Amino acid sequence: MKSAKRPGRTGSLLVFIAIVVSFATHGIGQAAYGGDPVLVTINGAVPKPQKLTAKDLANLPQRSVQIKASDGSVTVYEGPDLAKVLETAGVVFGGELKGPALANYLLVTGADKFRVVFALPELDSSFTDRLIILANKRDGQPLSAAEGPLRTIVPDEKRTSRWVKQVITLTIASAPLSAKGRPKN
Ligand SMILES: Nc1nc2c(c(=O)[nH]1)N[C@H]1C(S)=C(S)[C@@H](COP(=O)(O)O)O[C@H]1N2
Ligand SMILES: [Mo]
Repeated sequence: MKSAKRPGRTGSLLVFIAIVVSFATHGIGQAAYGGDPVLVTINGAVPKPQKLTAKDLANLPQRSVQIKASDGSVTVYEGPDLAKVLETAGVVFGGELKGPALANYLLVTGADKFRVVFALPELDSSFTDRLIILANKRDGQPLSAAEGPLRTIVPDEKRTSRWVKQVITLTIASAPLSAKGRPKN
């Protein structure tokens, strides 16, 4: 005898599809099956793509940068060095950032699909003393929902266009070839 409470084959299939669609559409910011939510995905031309949680980011050394406004007020942002975040995915800096890797760049994407690019040497302490962080705190508190949970902070830049709010993805890509034939690096 067929139980009235059990969904039929079509019902089960619909439930299955609903679950799959739910994971597909709500996957951003959520771990696949329980666990800590994923805050940022590192993808593209990286050896080891990553999905990092708040805990993963907290395990990296936390740096702080002081941002002075024109009125003299100071805001302190804290979070890991963006280069150290990328290193978890196998992105190389320092002496290893040479040759073909010099034509790679970082694309930072916000939850609203706002995108900005950084050249890798901009993030590299062997090229520059300017420290760019993936901030998770502002004046000791977690970033607001509008600003965070993660924001790129780019000190000593006259405009804040590259201070990407609600960062969700870090993508490494290779710049397109500018001329025919084999590139020099
Ligand atoms: N996700 C996201 N981040 C963004 C932007 C955006 O549109 N979306 N605009 C940028 C620009 S152009 C500026 S000037 C600053 C504005 O930051 P504020 O909202 O803290 O003033 O955020 C930057 N970060
Ligand atoms: Mo802006």
